Amino acid sequence: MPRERVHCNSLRPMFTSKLLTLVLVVQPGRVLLGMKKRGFGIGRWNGFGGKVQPGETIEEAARRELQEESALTVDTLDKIGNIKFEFVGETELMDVHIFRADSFNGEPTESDEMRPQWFDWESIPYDQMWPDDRMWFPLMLQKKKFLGYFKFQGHGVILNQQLEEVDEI
Ligand code: 6U4
Repeated sequence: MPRERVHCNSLRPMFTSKLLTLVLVVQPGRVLLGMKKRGFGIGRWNGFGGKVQPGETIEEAARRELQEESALTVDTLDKIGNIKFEFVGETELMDVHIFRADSFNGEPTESDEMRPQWFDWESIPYDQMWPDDRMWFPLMLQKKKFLGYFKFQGHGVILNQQLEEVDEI
């Protein structure tokens, strides 16, 4: 009798996920980005955000990280997107919750982590950003909502991707 082949689940990675936030401050024709000075994504222009801490909601974390990294506070944050990132060789997904703010209080101020700068919509520095950004920024700028999944090899190559516009998030 042929031996039965058993599908071995232990060969499949079990994914856990880490909650993160990302906030884009947008004004007519321009968007505020920060040059990441340390940590994950160093050397790239990005929105403001970070890890959700125990005891805070995702939106509270988004406000806190925006304030810590740019000195801005916001009255209203619109939830516009959720992207999950997988990195080959890692079993922890990054579950990034993305918000847009169309008004703010304060002056963008450099922090230990970020150097803020305004960019015209026509001059967004995609070559110095995470490679997924050029795919969903156009949706974000049009106030569309979206869900996404990107599988990265290292920090520069996208192996698989899914991005869909949704009515509600
Ligand atoms: P801390 O705790 O601040 O030292 P750090 O390693 O600097 O942690 P953190 O907390 O700033 O990381 O979080 C990373 C930030 O990068 C979050 O706002 C999510 C964002 N991010 C991660 N992958 C991204 C990607 N592919 N595209 C993107 N933003 C991404 O636009």
